Amino acid sequence: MSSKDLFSGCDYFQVEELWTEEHRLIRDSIRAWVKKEVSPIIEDYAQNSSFPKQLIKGLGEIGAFGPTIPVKYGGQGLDYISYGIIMQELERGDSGIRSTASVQGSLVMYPIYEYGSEEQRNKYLPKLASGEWMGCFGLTEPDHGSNPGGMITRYKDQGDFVELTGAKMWISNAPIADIALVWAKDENDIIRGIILERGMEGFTTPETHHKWSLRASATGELVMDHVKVPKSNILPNVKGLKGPLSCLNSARFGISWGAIGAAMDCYDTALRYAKQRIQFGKPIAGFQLQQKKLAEMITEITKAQLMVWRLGVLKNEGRANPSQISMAKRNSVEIASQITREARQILGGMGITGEYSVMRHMMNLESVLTYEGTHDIHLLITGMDITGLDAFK
Ligand code: TGC
Ligand code: FAD
Repeated sequence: MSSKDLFSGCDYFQVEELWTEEHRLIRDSIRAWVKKEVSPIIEDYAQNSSFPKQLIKGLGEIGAFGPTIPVKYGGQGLDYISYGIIMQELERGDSGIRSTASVQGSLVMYPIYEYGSEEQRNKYLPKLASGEWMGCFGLTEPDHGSNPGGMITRYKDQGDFVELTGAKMWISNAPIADIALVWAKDENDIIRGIILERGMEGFTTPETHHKWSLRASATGELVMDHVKVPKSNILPNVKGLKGPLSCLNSARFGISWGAIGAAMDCYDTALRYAKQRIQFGKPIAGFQLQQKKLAEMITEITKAQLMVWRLGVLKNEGRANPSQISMAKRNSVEIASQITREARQILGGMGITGEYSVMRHMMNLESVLTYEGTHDIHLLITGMDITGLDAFK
């Protein structure tokens, strides 16, 4: 449905010169894949509220699933800037496609690699990297979203196995997942990660319908009714809330790059449209009000590009702290959301149609503002970091 994908880049300060040659090659290859495989079909899938499952194999082939995981386990052993670039290019296509890859890589593969046994790594990681298996991450519950530490999903030790009961909601990839990494409390209130496999008795993944956002992403619930799980499916090397929260650091880092991709696509679309659209005898790009919008968009994109590049350098050096990641996630999503709204206005009535990607990005970003920690929560993380005072409770 949407117009041809004419995007050719957006780098006002030559920030990409700070990247390596390998980074630029990754950008080119993912961009080409998105133009060929995502852009031509994504609007129809979003309009029909359906996940394009046929893209999974290709996402595996281009290395979008767990690119930082070592080659030995099916990953590519790439650095974090490469990971960010992949997320940027995927989200330039659609936030839902980036979400699919974020969850698989940062929220399922990362914890299995970081906290799993060697047996768990060998069993799951290569299949997740290729896309043969899909995974999802169950932290949020109906009554515990921003406050995951309050979760009530529990498991009981039953000798050879544990018995898991509870419910998770708003889970990306749940309806299509072969495995689910579920965070649950034991009898002593200690949070542990447990790998569930589709087909286990008492485990179901009902789909969430009627979303106006991330319509091309599959979202669902995880319902666990006395599911018997072998003890060997518990991640042995992490205990406590820091387990799931450390996975979020990686996913939030990816979103800080990804949201800029959506912003770049909207800026590029609006700029091209404004130069072509004639009103009052001249292109609307020649009116000061439209130039203000466009100039502010490229300024914000440039500031965000510099922030996430620096964050990537710190992350590669093992020096990026969670508060810096929160600031970058919050900033990128905020500027991207504003840019989608300004771009939509520049396109006038055409902006509300599926002929252009802008309104789809705008609706998608409403979810991105909320998931992986809401806009408010990330502000409070910055507030706590700079003042030393916790304003959450
Ligand atoms: P608090 O007492 O502060 O911390 C508990 C323990 O965790 C440690 N910690 C972290 N560790 C690693 N990375 C982080 N970012 C961490 N933040 C905290 C902390 O040091 C402590 O460790 P220890 O050893 O002392 O026990 O926890 P709190 O209960 O006060 O909560 C803090 C708060 C609100 C910041 C946190 O819970 C939070 O981030 N809430 C937001 C929840 C959230 O982001 N949920 C995301 C669900 S997943 C998702 O949305 C996927 S969308 C996927 C997609 O489609 O892309
Ligand atoms: P609440 O926590 O109820 O927050 C409601 C409002 O209150 C927000 O504005 C919030 O900022 C504010 N608020 C809350 N606490 C405070 C406070 N202390 N101070 C000030 N304001 C506060 N979760 C997963 O585990 N896995 C997934 O794969 C996943 N995918 C998702 C996909 C989509 C499309 C969506 C929409 C969500 C997804 N989530 C997932 C859940 C997401 O992480 C939560 O929605 C998010 O953490 C917020 O929780 P909540 O919706 O319960 O909102």
